[in-house]
Amino acid sequence: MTMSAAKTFYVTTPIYYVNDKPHIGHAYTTLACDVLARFKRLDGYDVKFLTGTDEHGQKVEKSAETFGMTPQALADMNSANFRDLAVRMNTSNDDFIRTTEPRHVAAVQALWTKLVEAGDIYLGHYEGWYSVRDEAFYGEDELKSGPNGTKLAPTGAPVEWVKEPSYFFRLSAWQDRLLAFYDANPDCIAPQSRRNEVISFVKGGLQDLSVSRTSFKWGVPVPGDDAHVMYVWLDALTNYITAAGYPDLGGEYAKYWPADLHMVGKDILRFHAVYWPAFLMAADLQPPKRVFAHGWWTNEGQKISKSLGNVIDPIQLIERYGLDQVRYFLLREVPFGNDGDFSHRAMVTRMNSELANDYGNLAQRALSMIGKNCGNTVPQHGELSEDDREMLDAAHGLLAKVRDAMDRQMFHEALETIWVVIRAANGYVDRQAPWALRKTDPARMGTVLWVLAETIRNLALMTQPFMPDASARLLDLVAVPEERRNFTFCGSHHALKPGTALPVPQGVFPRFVDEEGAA
Ligand code: ME8
Repeated sequence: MTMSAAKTFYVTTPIYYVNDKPHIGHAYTTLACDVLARFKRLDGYDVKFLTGTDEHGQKVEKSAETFGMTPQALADMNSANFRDLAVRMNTSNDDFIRTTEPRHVAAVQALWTKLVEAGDIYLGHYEGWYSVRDEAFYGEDELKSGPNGTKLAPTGAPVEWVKEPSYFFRLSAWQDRLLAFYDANPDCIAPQSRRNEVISFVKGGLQDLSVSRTSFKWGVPVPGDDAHVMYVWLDALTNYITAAGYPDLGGEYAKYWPADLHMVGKDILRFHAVYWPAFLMAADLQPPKRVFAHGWWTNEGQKISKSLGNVIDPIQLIERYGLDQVRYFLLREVPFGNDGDFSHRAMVTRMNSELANDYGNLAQRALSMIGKNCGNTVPQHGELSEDDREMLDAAHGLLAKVRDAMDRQMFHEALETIWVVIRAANGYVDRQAPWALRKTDPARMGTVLWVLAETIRNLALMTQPFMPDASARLLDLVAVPEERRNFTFCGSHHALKPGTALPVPQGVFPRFVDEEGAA
């Protein structure tokens, strides 16, 4: 028998600016990627999951000045904060890239040289609007008016007039090839509404892009012209190939590139879906297979901003509600792709009704009955009734449905699919009333409890990517060994063996009780 090479899956988060500390938005994007990476690993893929920090540019340089630090010191400090957050969130990234690393500087300079050789970079003069906060150039027609006759970027960020020598990337020459690329790859930008926005932007005509700056120093020097540092977005986007070993086109690059998915917020879709594929195609490299732009979080209905003082610290959330609870909430609360609002009330409702009541109680009821009545072993089962079979079919059929939702990054749908089965299992317990069977028909009670334990096994396998710790505890409670927790063990062929010893059951999803004692 020959082994075929494992299917690969390369997923990336944006690399985050180190001008400030991480907040809930950063945690959200990284979490979504983590859940996908975990899902794909359990589903048999060889996964590469990349996150990291974007450390160059004027925004970081200015921020460092305000803090009275060197840009490198600020980058070191905040990059470490992002790295710590990834650890606190139980993120399973395989690499963490920093754009100040030598491997990255070498990769960006190699890409630049390729673009020059291809004739896609030329020296000129930039004169126009720039927003340091967005690290983006804007046309006059895109600006809106701010207070006291000032001009603002469409994002509301301040803009300044920039006039300096600059290298340009011939983006205008790529319009037709980009449109042809979108056309040939219907899934390359998601959701559909965002895809339409990108296509109409490109159809509106593209201007050449300024890709170097001379008015500050904190960046990767342009090869052969030290007066220029590269535009931070050309620098930053390249991280995705740096981490795959570029400019070496063998090894990891050959294995993982093009990336299967760049996950980004809607604010930075244009950079990923227009500039990045154009840079790559110009360098004769393949564009990413898919870019997904998710929505924006607000806090209790308000835009999250430093000036409003309502920035949500993900570490505080985890400390208050629990890690797996926060992981669950963020991906369940909002249809992925839409904007969402964080509120204490919504968080507590999901935590208590869906985790503690639906999932937690199901496990607690079934496992404590097994503990008491079956001597802490997986019960024997007799012939299965139609209700039993329906219950098991629903549990065993989960993988195919959840996989389909995950392949579209519809996390909320994947969770709802799992919860349909959890609710069905609670209905099954109520109907079968195993506590009553204990006296009248103990054999039948054993069958019902076995069906429930087997259902819980399958549910816990499926919730692993979302809630790794809680799911591991559930799998411990039904005595599933470590090596039988990947998705090849979903389904009836690997059902729980009667007679297997089980540990003493314990609650896995506590209820949230307010400081005042109200739940
Ligand atoms: O843009 N809701 O970095 P950044 C949801 N360095 N997601 C949010 C969010 C919110 N309120 N706020 C931020 C950059 N995000 C560049 C990226 S990639 C080559 C370079 C998330 O630190 C969302 O993913 O400003 C958004 O795209 C990203 O953080 C922006 O992070």
